[in-house]
Amino acid sequence: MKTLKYLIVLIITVTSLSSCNTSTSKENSKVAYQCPMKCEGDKVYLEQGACPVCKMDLKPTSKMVKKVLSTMISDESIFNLTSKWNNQDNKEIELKELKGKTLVMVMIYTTCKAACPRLTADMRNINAKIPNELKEDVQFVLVSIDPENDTPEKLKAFAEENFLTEDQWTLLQGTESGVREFANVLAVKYKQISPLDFSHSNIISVFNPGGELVHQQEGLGVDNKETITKIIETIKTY
Ligand SMILES: [Cu+2]
Repeated sequence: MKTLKYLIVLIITVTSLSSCNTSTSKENSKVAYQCPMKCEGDKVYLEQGACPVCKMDLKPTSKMVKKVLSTMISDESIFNLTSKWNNQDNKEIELKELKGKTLVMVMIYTTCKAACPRLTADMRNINAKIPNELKEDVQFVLVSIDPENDTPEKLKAFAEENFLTEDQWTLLQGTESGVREFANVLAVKYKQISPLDFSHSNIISVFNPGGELVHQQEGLGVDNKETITKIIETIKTY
């Protein structure tokens, strides 16, 4: 009798333990971890552990599914490009550091008197139409087609003159070859016609958080309704 009772208790314990295990492993499969100090920006880990930089314990992140999806890079992703860039704060970055947000990108140069001021205004107008609660999921990136002249200092001044000083704006100076390679991906054509003058395409491109091109709008001051819809749709599906 005593043995039977012991056996029943044992069975109950084993069953409850194993069901408990299943629920934790299910939980784990959905959670991603991030360094609380963001040593590596928005980088996420699928396993619990310590940050390789500051050694602090990684913390579960609420944006897990979104971020986990965005850690995978397809062959079509611009995050495969290994070119180096400087942003307006003179920090060296690679494009893959922009991973995890929907990207709205345009190629401009700061001494342009004609098209680029209007393209920049188009970017601002798009930003203004993104609902506030989604703003932190979008990054607006202006890539200079004149890396020789557009230094980080010039880009910073351009950002200030054009009200692009909030965190969602990134301005990039690349190398001649990095810029040309990037333009080819966007199908943007540009040609230097005099020392401070370029002819260029007017294209605003939208990339999903995995760096894949999902939409382009061409022209100046065009109706941006479709672009906004595509940006919001991209944020929500990721
Ligand atoms: Cu221009």
